[in-house]
Amino acid sequence: MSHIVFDADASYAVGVDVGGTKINAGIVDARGEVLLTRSIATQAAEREVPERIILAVEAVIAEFGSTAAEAMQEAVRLKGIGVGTAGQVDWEQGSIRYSSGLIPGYGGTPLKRLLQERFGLPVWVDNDVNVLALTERTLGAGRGVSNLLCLALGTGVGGAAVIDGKLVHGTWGGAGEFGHLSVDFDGPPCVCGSRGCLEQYASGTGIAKRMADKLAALGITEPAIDARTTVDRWLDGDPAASEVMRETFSALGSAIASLIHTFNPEVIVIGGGVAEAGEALLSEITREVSRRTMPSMLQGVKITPAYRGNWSGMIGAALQVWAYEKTGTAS
Ligand code: BMX
Ligand code: ZN
Repeated sequence: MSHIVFDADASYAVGVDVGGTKINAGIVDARGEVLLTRSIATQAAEREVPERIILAVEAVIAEFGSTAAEAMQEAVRLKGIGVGTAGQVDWEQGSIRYSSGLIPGYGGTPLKRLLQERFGLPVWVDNDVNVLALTERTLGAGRGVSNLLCLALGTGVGGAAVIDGKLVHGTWGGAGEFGHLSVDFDGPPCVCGSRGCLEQYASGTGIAKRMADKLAALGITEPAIDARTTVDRWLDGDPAASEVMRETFSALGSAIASLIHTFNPEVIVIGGGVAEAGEALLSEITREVSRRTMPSMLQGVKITPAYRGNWSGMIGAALQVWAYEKTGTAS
C-alpha cells in the first residue's frame, strides 16, 4: 500500500521548479495540493541541466504511474507539465533566452520543445518567480490582490510583478528581474554585468560570499561557510554575521522601497531559501523598507512570507497547466 492519498477523480499535472541549486519536481492537483515530490541537484558533472530536468520529470511520472495503478488498476493521464525556471525565459517560445553564470550553458535551451518531444504532454515554461506569483495569486497572500510583487531570495534573487491584475512579462518574458536592481552603483560587480545588484547582498550565494570575505578580513578562514550558518549566527547575535545581515537588510529595504515607489503594490511576498529564516528576517526587512519609503506609499503595504515556503515555485509551475489551458498563453 502506498502512503500517498490518490484521488481518482482529480486531475493532476507535473510541476518543475528549476533553481540554481535544486530541481524540485512534483505531482500537483488543480487546487495546488502536492501528491508527491522529488528533489535533485540542478548541476552535476556528468549531465547537462536539461537532461537533469528530464530525469526529475521521469522520476515523478514513474512514481505517479505506480501510485495511480495501485489505486485504480490502470494508468491515469497527466494534464501537462509546467516549468518555472531560473533564467530569462522567452515565455511564448518556452525557451531559455539567457541564463546568468549561476546556471552556466543553460541559455538557448528550447526547454518546451525538449519536454514535449520526450513526454508527449502540453508544456508551459516561465521564469521561476513568475510562477511563484501564480501560486500566491491562486492560493497565497495574493488572492484577490490586483497589485502584487514577489521577491525570491535563493541561489540568486528573482522577482515578479502582478500589476492591475496581470502578470508582467515585458516584451518577451524578461520583466521582473528584481535581483538586478542596483542598490549601489559603485558596488561589487555582478554576473549580469552591472554593479551593486540586490542579488550580491540578498541571495544565499551573496550572503555566503560576503560572510567569507568578512571573516577573511578578520583573519579567520572558514572554507564552507554558507548562508544558513550566517543567518543562524546572526540570530545568535554573532557580530560578523550581524554586520553581513545588516547590509542584506539595507539592500533589501532600498530595493523594495524603489519597487513600492515604482509599482504602488498592496502586497509584497518574500520567498526562497533565505526567507525560511522566518519572522525575524521579515521584521528587519519591514523596518528597513519603512525607513526608506514615502509614508503615503507605505501605508497599507503588506510584506509577507511565500505560501508553503520553498515548494511554492513547484506548485505554481504546475498551476500554469490549468491557468493557461484555455488561452494557451499566460494572461
Ligand atoms: C537570477 C536569475 C533569475 C532567477 C533568480 C532566482 C539566472 C540563472 N537566474 O537572478 O532569472 O529568477 O536568479 O533564481 O539568470 P534561483 O536560482 O535563486 O531560484
Ligand atoms: Zn546583476
